[in-house]
Amino acid sequence: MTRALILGGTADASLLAAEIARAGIDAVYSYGGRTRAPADQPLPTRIGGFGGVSGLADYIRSERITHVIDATHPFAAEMSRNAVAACAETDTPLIALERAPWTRATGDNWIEIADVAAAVAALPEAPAKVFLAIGRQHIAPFAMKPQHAYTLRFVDPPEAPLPFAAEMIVSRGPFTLHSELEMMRTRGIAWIVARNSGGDGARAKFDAARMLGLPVIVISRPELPRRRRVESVNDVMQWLGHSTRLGA
Ligand code: 3Y8
Ligand code: NAP
Repeated sequence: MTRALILGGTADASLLAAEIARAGIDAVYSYGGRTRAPADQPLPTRIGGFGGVSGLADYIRSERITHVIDATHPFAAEMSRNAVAACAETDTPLIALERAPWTRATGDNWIEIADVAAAVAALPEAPAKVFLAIGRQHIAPFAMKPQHAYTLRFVDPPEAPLPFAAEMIVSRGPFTLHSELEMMRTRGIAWIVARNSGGDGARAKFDAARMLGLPVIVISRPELPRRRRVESVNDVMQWLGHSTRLGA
C-alpha cells in the first residue's frame, strides 16, 4: 500500500500534491517551516525539520512511508542530501522532482558564479542600485560592499535588523514580467543577483533583465548526490504507478 512523503516548499511540489490528492494516494506534505504562512495543501501537512538524516529515517519508519518524493528547491541542498541518505538507510524508493536550470538566452548578460561570496566579488566597486533576489538567508555577505543601494525581496517581513541599509520588498511570488519590469524601472536597478532556481515562479526577473539590458549575477546550483530525478509531475505519478489526467 503506497504512502508517500512529499518534501515540498515549491510551486512544483504544490502541483504534485494536487495530483496525488486527486488520485487518492495516501501521502503527507512536508514544509521546512521557513515562512510564517506557507500555502495550504490538499494533503495532511507537517511543518519543520525532521532532525537530520536519523530524524528523517525514524519518520519514514514510524509513519510507514513507502515512497519519498524530493520536490524541494534546487538550493535546498541539505534536505536533498538528507533524503538520499535516509532513503538508503531505510531502503525506501526516492525520486526527485527537479526543474531544469535556466540556460542563457540571446541577449542575456549573465555573470555565472558558484556561490554568494563570488556574487559579492562580482559586483562593481562604483556605487550602483542592486536588486538582491536571493531571499533572506544569504544576504549578510553583501555588507562587504555597503557602497551600493540594495533592494531586497523576502517572503516575510524581516524580524531582525538588516545587516546593511536596504529597500525592502515583501512578496512571496510567483512574479510576473510586468511587475518585475515595473519594479526595476521605478527603482533604477542596474544590477541583479539571483539563483539559477529554474521553474516558472522566479523566471520573470531574468526576462525583465534581458529586456532592460541589465547584467545578472547568477548563482549556480549546489552539487547534489546522484538520485533518480524527473522534471514533470506526470513522471512522478507514473513512478508511483498512477497515470494522471494530465497526460494519461
Ligand atoms: C517555505 C512556501 C508557490 C510556491 C512559490 C518556486 C517559486 C516563488 C522563487 C525572488 C526569488 C527565493 C525564495 C523563491 C521562489 C517560489 C515558490 C519560490 C525565491 C516559498 C515557500 C517557502 C519558501 C522559502 C523561501 C526561502 C528563500 C526562497 C524566497 C510558502 C514561498 C529567494 C529562492 O524567509 C525565508 O527564510 C525564506 C527562505 C528558502 C531563500 C532564502 O534563502 O531566503 N524560498 N518560499 C518552504 C518551507 O518552509 O518548506 O511559503 O508557501 C515557496 C516559493 N519560493 O506557492 O507557488 O521556485 O517554486 N523563494 C531563490 O530562488 O533564490 C524568490 O524574489 O525573485
Ligand atoms: P535546506 O537548507 O536544504 O534544509 C535545511 C534543513 O531544513 C533541512 O536539513 C531540514 O531540517 C529542514 N528542511 C528543509 N526543507 C524541508 C522540508 N520540505 N520538510 C521538512 N524539513 C525541511 O533547505 P532551505 O534551502 O532552507 O529550504 C527550506 C524550504 O524552502 C524547502 O521546503 C525548500 O523547498 C523551500 N524553498 C527553498 C528555496 C531556496 O532557495 N533554498 C527556494 C524556494 C523554496 P532537518 O535536518 O532537521 O530535517
